[in-house]
Amino acid sequence: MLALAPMRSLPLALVGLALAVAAACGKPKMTVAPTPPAPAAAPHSLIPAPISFTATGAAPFTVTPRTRIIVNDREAVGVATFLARLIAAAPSAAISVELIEAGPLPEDAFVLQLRPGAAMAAEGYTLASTATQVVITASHPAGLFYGVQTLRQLLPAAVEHEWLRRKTLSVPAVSITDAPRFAWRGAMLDVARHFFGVEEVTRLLDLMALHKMNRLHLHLADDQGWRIEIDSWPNLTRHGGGTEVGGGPGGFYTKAQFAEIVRYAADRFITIVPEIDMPGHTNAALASYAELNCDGVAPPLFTGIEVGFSTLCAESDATYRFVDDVVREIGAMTPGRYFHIGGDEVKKLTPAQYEHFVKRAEAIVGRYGKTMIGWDEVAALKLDPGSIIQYWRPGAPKGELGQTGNVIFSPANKLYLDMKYTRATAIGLDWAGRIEVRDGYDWDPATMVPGVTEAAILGVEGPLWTETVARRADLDYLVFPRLAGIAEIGWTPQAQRNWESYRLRLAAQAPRWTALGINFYRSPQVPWVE
Ligand code: TNX
Repeated sequence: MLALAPMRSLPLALVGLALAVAAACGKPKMTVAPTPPAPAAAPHSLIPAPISFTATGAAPFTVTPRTRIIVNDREAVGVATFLARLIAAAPSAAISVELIEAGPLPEDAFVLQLRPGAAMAAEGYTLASTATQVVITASHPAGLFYGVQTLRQLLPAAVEHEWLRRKTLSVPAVSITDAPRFAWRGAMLDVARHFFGVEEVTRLLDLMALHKMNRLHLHLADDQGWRIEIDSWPNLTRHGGGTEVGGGPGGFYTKAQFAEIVRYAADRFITIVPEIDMPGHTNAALASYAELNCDGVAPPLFTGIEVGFSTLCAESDATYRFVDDVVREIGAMTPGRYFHIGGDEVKKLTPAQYEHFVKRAEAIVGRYGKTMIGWDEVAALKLDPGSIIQYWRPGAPKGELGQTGNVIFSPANKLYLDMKYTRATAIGLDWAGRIEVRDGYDWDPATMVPGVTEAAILGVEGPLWTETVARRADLDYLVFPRLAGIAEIGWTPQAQRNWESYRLRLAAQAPRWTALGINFYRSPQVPWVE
């Protein structure tokens, strides 16, 4: 049996010390103390924190040249192979994965067990390590995968880098039970304002997987560029993909490249959520096809960063032929059930025209078997029961945000990854405020919007808009460390997370993130371990 050991915020000794100091100074109560120095150790440095964690005190498990990986089910081989690649001494070295369906389990082994009937959340898992075995158990392969990500964070940072992997790898003796709070733990990358190719996207998918995130929303079209090949409207990429903010060369994904992204994501239990922002944010499409404009005149391409000036013609047949073709082709390329239609910041349509467009788009998305997602402007309309609303405007009129019971939380003042950290941050925007690491972490989606409670919240998503972001180093800097906080908000129950514990665990990520080559922001709020 697992002992439940909820995480504590401040070690008791430290709290005691602070109280003693306050008493000695004659203060009536504990007021704002300076940020305490880093306490010696947190019980673990896992992000997101698991539901329960017990260090058993037994001897650790050590990987040797004879260590094997055992699965009890063919369905677990994919996850086992991921683990094998992680712990092989070099990418070329093999570590065997063996199928043993019944009988005693060998020693000196990682064991991945699928128990399809087990009373466990679909993405939940248990992990138990001793000196002789590390056993991960789940009811679905996704749970095994998350168990492997926990194992990865229990292993030393050396495991992340091929030149370091030769060091001894050991796993502390622990017992963990875990499952996520929310089904939707997402990030969004705007590849329209600045284009990011397959290599950058797959790298982001890797880093998301490390934090048990499971949705990557790709913002595939905006005023500045169209980034996904559509066979029936080839000029979208041929012309509309040819530039970006600032006038750079832009780019787009061929269907084969997009398929590669989808496959790479699926191997990491991440669903790609495609967005074609409509009816506004469409200058790249309008520039590519004159018939999408009400006046029949194609505007020039756009490389600035203003918003709200473009719109598809809400009343023309061409518009809905276009929407139908785009939803059908992209829908066929994405196994996930979602299609994001954008719907934000439309300043050039009347409310009636806006409603007409969104309801027709919603019907088209439904006809292709997908679920519509829209930014929170769509909440002003009466939506179909299954549709999803993505909340982004803090303090805006909320409409009926909770009307379908499916809300993704991306409040710009907490989760927008393109906001600056401080006044001194060289890149990023600040229209929603500046978001230091603590601001982005220390809040609860379930108490933010009156009337929208836990049950109506699908989860959280951190969008990276890329008006000011053109290079990997800049992307890294805005995304890390804040993405880890978003992952924990999405995964860990509210009662089990707090800033004091989080900042220590975050501090401990530095060697791993450095081994992974991440250019993260060294926030002064975090006592980084170097
Ligand atoms: C608002 S968020 C936008 C984007 C911008 C972003 C910049 C949303 C639905 N619309 O078009 O890129 O702000 O922070």
